[in-house]
Amino acid sequence: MRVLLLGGTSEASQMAKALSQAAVNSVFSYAGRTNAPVPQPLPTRVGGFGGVAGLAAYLRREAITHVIDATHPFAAGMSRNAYAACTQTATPLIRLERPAWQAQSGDDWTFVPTLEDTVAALPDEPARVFLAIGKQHIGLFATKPQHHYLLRLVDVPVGDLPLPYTAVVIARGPFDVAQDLALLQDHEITHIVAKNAGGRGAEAKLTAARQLGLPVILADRPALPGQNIAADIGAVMAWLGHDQVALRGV
Ligand code: 3Y8
Ligand code: NAP
Repeated sequence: MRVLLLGGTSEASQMAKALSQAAVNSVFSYAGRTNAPVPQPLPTRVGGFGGVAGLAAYLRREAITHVIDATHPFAAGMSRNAYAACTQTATPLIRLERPAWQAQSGDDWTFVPTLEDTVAALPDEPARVFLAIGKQHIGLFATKPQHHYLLRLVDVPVGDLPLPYTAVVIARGPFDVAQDLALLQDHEITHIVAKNAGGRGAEAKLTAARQLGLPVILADRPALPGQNIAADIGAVMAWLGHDQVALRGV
């Protein structure tokens, strides 16, 4: 057995620990999006594979027998490529996916189909918006320059930002409620824009918004191929035939 773990999320880091504990022959993969990703307890490769063909060639060259897609629900490109390359090479694939966030009674949440639709969901009169979507899609909001945008980024941005009124916070989650409460209050935030990423690593801002009664605009996650989906590490370990480790809990 030789496992390729497509990582980049909290769940992937937990998955890496379980594979390492079970001494499963594995390699961890980062896209190389951030300058200094968190180290993993597995041999790690960083960077794209070169599309579907590149990934298929990698699977063959490295004699990968199983692929775990533990990337993010919005990492649609990687997930779609993994599905295509694993189909082409008949490599078993499982996606480790956390459930979407659900609104609770009293929440002022607006769900929109895509990240692009979150822009239209913002008001026209100037607001103070916590844009908790990272760096790659900030440009979408250039059509509503009237707002003050609070950006939380993993790395210091290089070059100009595409928005005139911004405040930038550099932080790599996971985040906690006290931190996010203070952030929302210090920046007098009136609206939050986020992806429905699910998971605990990014949930604090929603809990903080709930406590402050702030409106949240959430983009639904893109549709992904593949039906073999696990909701937790134990299910993936069982799929690999390593149930005994799963019972120990990780
Ligand atoms: C490079 C690896 C771990 C993984 C931690 C999770 C939790 C903290 C919350 C907010 C939302 C956002 C963003 C976010 C979170 C975890 C997880 C998660 C959201 C790192 C990481 C990599 C990335 C890539 C980065 C994206 C960006 C998205 C910031 C490491 C820290 C907004 C997603 O600068 C960039 O280009 C950043 C790009 C993709 C989304 C975007 O479009 O900008 N994640 N995030 C991975 C790689 O190279 O393969 O640097 O250590 C991982 C984590 N980020 O091991 O504990 O599991 O979700 N990541 C979102 O949810 O909307 C922040 O600020 O509230
Ligand atoms: P994406 O748009 O789905 O993928 C774009 C390309 O990046 C892929 O085609 C692939 O390049 C490369 N890539 C993505 N993930 C990779 C991985 N784990 N290992 C090797 N190559 C990878 O990806 P993204 O949304 O930018 O996400 C990039 C990374 O950040 C992923 O690890 C993801 O788990 C993590 N992340 C993303 C988000 C988010 O909001 N999107 C949130 C938290 C963490 P090639 O085509 O060249 O192979």
